[in-house]
Parts: sequence; C-alpha cells; structure tokens
Amino acid sequence: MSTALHTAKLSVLITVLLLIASAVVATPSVAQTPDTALYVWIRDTFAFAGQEIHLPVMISNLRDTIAAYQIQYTVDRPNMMFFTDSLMPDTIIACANPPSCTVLDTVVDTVLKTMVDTQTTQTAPWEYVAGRNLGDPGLIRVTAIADLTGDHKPAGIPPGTTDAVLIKMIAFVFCPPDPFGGGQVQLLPTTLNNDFSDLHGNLIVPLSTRRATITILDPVPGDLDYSGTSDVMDVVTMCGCAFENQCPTCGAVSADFNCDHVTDVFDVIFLIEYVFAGGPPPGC
Ligand SMILES: [Ca+2]
Ligand SMILES: [Ca+2]
Repeated sequence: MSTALHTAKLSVLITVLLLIASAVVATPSVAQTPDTALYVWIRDTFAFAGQEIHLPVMISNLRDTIAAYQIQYTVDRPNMMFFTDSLMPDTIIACANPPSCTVLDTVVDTVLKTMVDTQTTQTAPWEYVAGRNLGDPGLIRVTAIADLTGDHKPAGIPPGTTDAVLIKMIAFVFCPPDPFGGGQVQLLPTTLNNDFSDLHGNLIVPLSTRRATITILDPVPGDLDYSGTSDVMDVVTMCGCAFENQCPTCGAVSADFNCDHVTDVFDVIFLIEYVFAGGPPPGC
C-alpha cells in the first residue's frame, strides 16, 4: 500500500472512531445535568532525560457514576517530551446504536495509537480505551467507555471515588532535554473535549483545568537505565553496553565512565567500584 493511501486510510479510520466515540461520550439520552462534583488533575512531578514516564491522571468523583470519558492534553514543549505512540491493532467501533453494540459491530485495523497504561487504574476493567495523537506534536486525546456490550459490566466509577488514578498516559523524555527549555514541561488540559458522562449519557464537566509541570532533572552519573539512581541494574546495563554493544541511546548519560574515549570492560569496573565500593563518580 502506498504511503499516501495508507495515510488516507488511517485518517478515515481515526475520523470515524472519533465521531463515534464523541457520540458515545457526549450524546445525552436525557436532558443534560451539569455536574461539577468531579475533579481531574495531574500532579506536578519530575522525570529524567531518557526516561519513559507513566503520568497518572487523578480524579475525585463525588456525585455520579462515570461510564465514559474523553480527556485531551497538550505538551507545551514537544521537543523535550512527547506522548509515546505506536502502530498497533485497534478495534474500530462501527456501532450506530450504543450501548447495544456487539462484537459484530467492530472492525480491527492497524492505526497509530498513543500509549496509555491502565494497570491498577480505574479504567483497567473497561471495555474500550484508546489514545490518539491528534496530529500536532504533543497533542493527544484518550477516549474510554466502560460498557460496550450493554450488560452494565463494568459498571463504571462510582461516586465517592476520591484521589484515585483514572488512567496513566505514557510519555518519553528526550535526551538530552532542550537546553533552552528551562528544564520544565507543561501538560495543558484542553477545555474542549474534556468530557465525562454518566450511565445515562449525561455530561459531567470536571471542575479542574489546572496544568501540570514536569520538571526534567539532570542525569545522574552512572544512571544508564534512567531510573534516577545508580545501582546494580546500571551495572547490568553497562555489561550489555561493553560486551554486546547495546549502549543506551541517550546522549545525556555517557557510558565512558573513566573518560578514556572508549567504552569497554574498564568502564564496567569503574561503575562497580562506584556503586559498591564508594569509588569516584562516573563522568568527565
Ligand atoms: Ca539506574
Ligand atoms: Ca572508557
């Protein structure tokens, strides 16, 4: 398939999905009842250059059951950090009469999806979750629907669920970070398309629209796996680098610990002495 044709196909599929998802999330079946007893936010946090981070979107849901949502965020410095995406199979919902959709109403195709982490989150048991890159660097939308099959399972997020993780958005911090960026990235929630709905399709508009700040920290000497500390796992990574040429790709952390311009077994020894024997810190 040609690139242009493939791109056009993806565009059509994404458009169809977004239209359908919008209809499922935003179309009220009864009169809209604005409900502001919902708070959505991302905590300020930090990340290391080269690190993949799973950013938890937090909620306090006080008054109604949440059965579907769309959230949309922008990274203000996509040259420092971006939402991780990948070509992967996706279920396209071609259902005209939700929630009475069945498996026959779905189509599976390969599309560019933004990666999200639902493990140990409120969205974990939900039947539909999709992240989309909306075209601009650093702009994504996550759409989730609890029950597609109409059996009311899972039931959604009940009221009284406070300070809980709704979903985690996966982002990657470039290495090295933008030297002109001041070391901080802002995550901006968009006011448009940040909607939740209850079991009856009523819109629930969250109160919070605050931005979150991700502070990019300087690399830690010897921290080859970008975990924030130098420990035995970095020695393992260093062995792969010295003996199998599988060196970290992030230029912010050099594996030439003894500064002799080659990466070899002596750098492994240097790191071991630093981690386990109080030797000098790696770096030049
Ligand atoms: Ca480490
Ligand atoms: Ca060396």
